Amino acid sequence: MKKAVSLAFVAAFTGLWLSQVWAYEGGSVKDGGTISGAVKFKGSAPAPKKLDINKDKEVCAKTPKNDPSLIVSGGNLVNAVVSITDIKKGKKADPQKVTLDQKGCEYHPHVVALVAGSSVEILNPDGILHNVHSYSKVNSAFNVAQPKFKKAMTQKIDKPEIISVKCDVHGWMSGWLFVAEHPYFSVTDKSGSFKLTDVPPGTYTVEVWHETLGKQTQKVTVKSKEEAKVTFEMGK
Ligand SMILES: [Cu+2]
Repeated sequence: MKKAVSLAFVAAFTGLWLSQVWAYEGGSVKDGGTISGAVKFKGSAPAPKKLDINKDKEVCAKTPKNDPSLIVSGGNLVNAVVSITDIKKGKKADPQKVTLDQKGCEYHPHVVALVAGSSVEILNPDGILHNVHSYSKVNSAFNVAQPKFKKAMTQKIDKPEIISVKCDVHGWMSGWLFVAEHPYFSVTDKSGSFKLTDVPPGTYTVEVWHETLGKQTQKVTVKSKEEAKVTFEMGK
């Protein structure tokens, strides 16, 4: 018993020590550089897969929907998140208020990136019941019904984690919350492009994450007031 207690103390203090050593420090960045580029899909683009909308059709099936788990647009990979994995000091990481809209029984945007400590405002303009369910392990998971009269609700996300979000009412609804420790992240749109600004000069590991294709990293050196160009190619 005594041993278990002291072990627990050691674990707690080690955890505290690690969190202090590794914590991100935000402030002002003078003469930083930029990391920009694009994420390309390697190979021939898969044909869009139609989703089977089998519930609340009068609202959810108004517009046809495609599987959002792999979207390629003109050779560009959409909804990939590019971030720096090993930056310890840089621009301010102020919590924000970001929006996850369930309009038409689909999450918009499909991938929301945010700094830890931010709040997610979850909107329900559909006039039907949704149930937002987060599959988080580091943060406490939430599983909340959002009836038709509840147009908005807010969830605060405290710790860095990539969280899958689903609706328990509509099985096809799927989204992601990419929660970062610092503000150096960018989600690709149809152009596949990304941009990380005000990066202090140095050499970093830049990572791209995609829900279906996994992760890839590259070492990138940033020089003051210069733009470092990076291209990622992801395939199955
Ligand atoms: Cu729903």
